[in-house]
Formats: sequence, structure tokens, C-alpha cells
Amino acid sequence: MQKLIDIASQFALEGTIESVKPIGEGFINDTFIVRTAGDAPDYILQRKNKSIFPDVPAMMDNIAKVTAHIRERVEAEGGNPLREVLTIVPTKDGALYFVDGEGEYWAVSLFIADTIAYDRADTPALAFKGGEGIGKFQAQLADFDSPLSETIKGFHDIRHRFDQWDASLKADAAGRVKDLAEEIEAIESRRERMLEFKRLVEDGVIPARVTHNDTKISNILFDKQGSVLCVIDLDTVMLSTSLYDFGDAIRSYANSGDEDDRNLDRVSLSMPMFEAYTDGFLSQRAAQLADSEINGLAFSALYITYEQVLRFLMDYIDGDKYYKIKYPEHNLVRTRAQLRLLQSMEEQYQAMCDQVKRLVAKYKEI
Ligand code: GN1
Ligand code: MG
Repeated sequence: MQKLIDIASQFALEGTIESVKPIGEGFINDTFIVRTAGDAPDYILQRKNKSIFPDVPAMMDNIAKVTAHIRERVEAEGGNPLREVLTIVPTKDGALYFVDGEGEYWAVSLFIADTIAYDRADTPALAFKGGEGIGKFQAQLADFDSPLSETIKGFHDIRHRFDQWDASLKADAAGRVKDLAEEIEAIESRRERMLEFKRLVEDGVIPARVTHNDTKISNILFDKQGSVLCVIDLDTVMLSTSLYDFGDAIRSYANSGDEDDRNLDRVSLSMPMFEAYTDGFLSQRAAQLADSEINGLAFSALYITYEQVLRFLMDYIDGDKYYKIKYPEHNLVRTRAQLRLLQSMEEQYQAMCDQVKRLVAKYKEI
């Protein structure tokens, strides 16, 4: 802990540090809570994963720009900027990050007290609020127009993911490919359909927008009344499409099981949760979205879930280099659970499309 206290002390914190302890379940960065004495605020300290984010300074620059923009919006609407947007705390030298003696990158933000983070949505009311929150987040960034760095190349670009995938299969670094015929076939049999969707993005039919790109429910802080207070984990905010945020959120809010459920019978797309999230999202965005976006909403959930199957399986094939795992076959368990979710979405795809249509009509009439 002394080492962590020393690192936290590099930042312009108020108060005296009492403790630094791990918090959260992120798959990529290491996250700690810095508790301070008395009335001084507490802080979140993160070791940013530099093997996944090749340019941490550029990423921190993105986050600083985006949070400054949202802060203006929150202030203009009379909200509380210390609670409704992430506040980046610089080092004592005024830098957005600190590099320790081992070359590791650290960043600090204000800890927002009295919030609730969820791993799953248990009620449609919560899913509605989640959709509303991401809708508002996208609305706050709608007029953000300064350039942002691409923090992870081709993050939701399935064409780029196929290049990585083909290379992984060929390398077979962990010697696991021979046991994965069924899962690999699940990826290959859907390849063309996914590229077809991606072409709509590449051709500009689906517009580019500044979005979050990692909207799973655990990346949102809710207040005690059940509304979205603050969207966190801004590492992947970049120019992308609104549909990826929608699809990624459905992947977590509308899964009746866990992302890594071993019991596949628990995993399915819950239509009531899908409907509630979509309702909340469209309540904020229906008027602004292009028809091509509306038409792609339901499929975006299949696209992002498919991408997640591919990414988990690829990491398993690579020998577990990307995601943190809790046991040796964790990435394979995640792959199978996400594949089951994808199959359930495919079975209910028509119903998903019908729901979107119904809800769009509800908000476009107003
Ligand atoms: C990672 O960092 P975290 O745990 O919020 C990943 C997402 C995946 C998610 C799967 C930068 O998110 O893309 O969807 O795990 N983030 C990155 O749960 O790769
Ligand atoms: Mg995250």
C-alpha cells in the first residue's frame, strides 16, 4: 500500500491520504479508491493498461476534453458538475497522468460518493433509466467537434477484428484451436452478415458520432433514486457510432444471465429489458437519430454481442493476453455465454425490430 500511497501523493489531492484499496471489477485497468481523512473528498486512482492503450497521454487528453465539454452542459442545465461528470485530478505538476519508475501510467479522478453501480439490470425501470442516461450522454456530446485520438485502433470495427482473428487462428499461440471447431464455426458462419452491417458505417450511411463505446451497465453510476448520475470509464470515448453504444448496453442490460454464466440455460435476451432500455434511449434520442440509425438499432445488439464472442474467443486462442481472467477457461466460458446470448437475439430479432418501430412511433408522434 505504501507504493500506492506514494503514487497517489503525486496528484493534487485535498486532505491527507488514509488508505488506498482495490475497487471495482474492470477487465483492463487496475482501479483503487483513495480514502482521505476528515471532510476532504476521496479519489479514484487507476493504473491504465498501457499494453492495451498504446498512447495513454492521448487517451487522457481525450478524457479531459470530453469531460470539460460535458461539464459545460451540466452547468448550463443547473446540474452538479462534481457529481454528474467525471472530474480528472491532475498531478501536482499539472499533468493529466503520472508515470512511475516502472513506466506505468496512473490517473486520478474524484470519487463520487453515494452512488450505486450495478452488474446487471434486475428491473425494466433500471434498464429504462440506463437507456435514458446513455441517450443523455450522447446528446451532451452531440455538438462536440474537436478531434479525438483513436485510443484503441479499430475498436468496434469488425473488419479490423477479422484481421486480428485470422492472425490469431493462424498463430494458434496456446495450441487451443483444435478443440474449438464449434465456436470457430459460429464466428465464420456469421462473418459476411457482420461485414454487411459494417459497410453501412464505412459508406457513411450510418453517421459517425462521438460516443462512449463501452456502455455495459457497470460503467454507469446511478443515484439512489435510480437515475443515471454519471457515465464513467471514458477510456474509449471516440468517434464511432451511436449504435455501438446501444448494442453494447443491450448486451448487458438485457441478458437474463451473467456475461460469463456457466449455466447457459440462464442466458437469453430478455424482451422486457430490451424494450425498457430502448424506450429510455429513444426518449432522449429518437428525434435526433437518422433513419439509418433507427433501422440499425436492433441489429447493433447482435453485432456487438458477436464482436464480444469473437474477442473473448480470440483472447482464449491467444492464451489470455487481453482480458483479466479469474480461472484458466474463463475466456471460453465467456465466449459460450455470449454466443448463447447472440443466438437468443437471433431467435427474437423480428420481435426486437418490431419493438423499436413501436417505440420510435411513440416518440416521433410527440
Ligand atoms: C472491457 O474495461 P471494462 O471492463 O469496462 C472492454 C470492453 C468489453 C468488456 C467486456 C477497453 O471493459 O470492450 O466489452 O470488457 N474494454 C476494453 O465486459 O477492451
Ligand atoms: Mg470499463
